[in-house]
Amino acid sequence: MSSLFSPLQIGPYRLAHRVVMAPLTRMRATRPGDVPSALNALYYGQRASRGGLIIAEGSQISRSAQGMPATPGIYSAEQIAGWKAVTHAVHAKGGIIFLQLWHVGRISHSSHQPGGGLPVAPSAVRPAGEAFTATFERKPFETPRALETDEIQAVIDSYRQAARNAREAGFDGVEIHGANGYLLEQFLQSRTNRRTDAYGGSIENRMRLLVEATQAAAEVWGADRVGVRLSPFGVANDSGEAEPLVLYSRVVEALGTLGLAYLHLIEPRASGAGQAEVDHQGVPSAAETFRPIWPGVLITAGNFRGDTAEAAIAAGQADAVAFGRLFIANPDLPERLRSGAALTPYNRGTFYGGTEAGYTDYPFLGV
Ligand code: 8OZ
Repeated sequence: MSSLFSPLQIGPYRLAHRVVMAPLTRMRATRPGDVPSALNALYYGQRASRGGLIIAEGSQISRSAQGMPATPGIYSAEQIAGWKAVTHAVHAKGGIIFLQLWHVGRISHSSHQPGGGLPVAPSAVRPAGEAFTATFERKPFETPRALETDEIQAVIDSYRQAARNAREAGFDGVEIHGANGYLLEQFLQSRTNRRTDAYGGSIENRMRLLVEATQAAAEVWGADRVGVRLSPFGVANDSGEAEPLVLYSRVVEALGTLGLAYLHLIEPRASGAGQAEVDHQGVPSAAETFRPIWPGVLITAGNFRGDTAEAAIAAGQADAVAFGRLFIANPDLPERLRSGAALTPYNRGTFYGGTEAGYTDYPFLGV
C-alpha cells in the first residue's frame, strides 16, 4: 500500500515522498518587470526537500496574460535570470521544481495590459466581481475583448516560448494552469466560450486551446515533464460548468492520451482557490471521480491535512497531495507531517503582496 512517505515516479523524476507544494500566488515579484527576486529564491529554497516536488506559482506567459500586480512573469530575460536563482536554491536541497504557466484571460484589467487595452478572452463576457489592478486597487471587471481566430496561434506560441524560458531558467518541468476561471478554463466552459470558430461550440472545440497549449509545452519538454491543473467542480473567478462531468470526462480522456507527467486536480471543497475559507461538504471528490479514467499520476489538492492526505493515498484516490496554505506557514511541512509535529497556523493577511513578513519568516522545527 502506498503512503504519503513512499516514493513516487513522476515522469523521469523519482519523488522521495508525496507531499507536493501547490502553486501559490504571493504577489512578491520585483516591480517594474515582475521579476523573481533573491527573497523569492529564499522562500522556495526554504520549502524544498530532498526528492520533494514544488510547483512554483502561476507565472504570466506574456504581458497580456497578467491579471494581478507583482505576480512573476516568464517572458523576459530578467525574469528568466530571477527564476534561475529560485531553481538553484531548490536544486541545492535536492528538490524538484516545476513552473506553472498562467494566462488569466478575462480575469485581468486594462491597467495590466500593453497599451492599456482590454483583457482578452474567448468571448466578450464580463466576469462578476472585481479585478486586482496594477496599482493594487479593486475595480469592477471590464468586458474583455474576444480573441480573433487568427490571434489564437500567438497565444499557443506564448505557451511554447514560456515553456522554453522555463527550461532556460532551470526548472524540471512545467504545469499548464487550466483551472480556477482563467483563460484555458474560460475556453473550456460554455458560460464563457460563445465562439463559433474551431475553438468554441462543441466540447472538442472548447478544449482545443487547452490541448494545443499543453502539446506546445510538451514539444519543448517532452510530455513526461508537463502536468496540467484542472478544477472540474470549481467556482473561482465566476467560473463553473452546468454539467462538469460531461465536459471534464472528455477533457481528462483527451489529456490522458498525451503521456503527461501528471494531472493535478483541485477538490471542490477548496473551490474558492484559496481566496476564502471555503469548505463545502458532501460534494464529490474530483480525484475519486476522475481517477478511473486517468491513466497516469494523479495529484490532488484542496484543504488536505496530514491524516486526510494519508487516507486519500492509502485508498488509492490519488498518488500525491499538494498543500498550499499549510506550506505557506510550514516551510518544513514534509518533515512535520512525517513526524507528526505541530503545524504553525497561517496568517491570511500576509498571503498576497508585502515582503518577508508572512513569507520567509515562518519558523522551522526546532528553531
Ligand atoms: C489566489 C489569489 C490569486 C491568484 C489561482 C493563481 O486561483 C490563482 C490565485 C489564487 O489559481
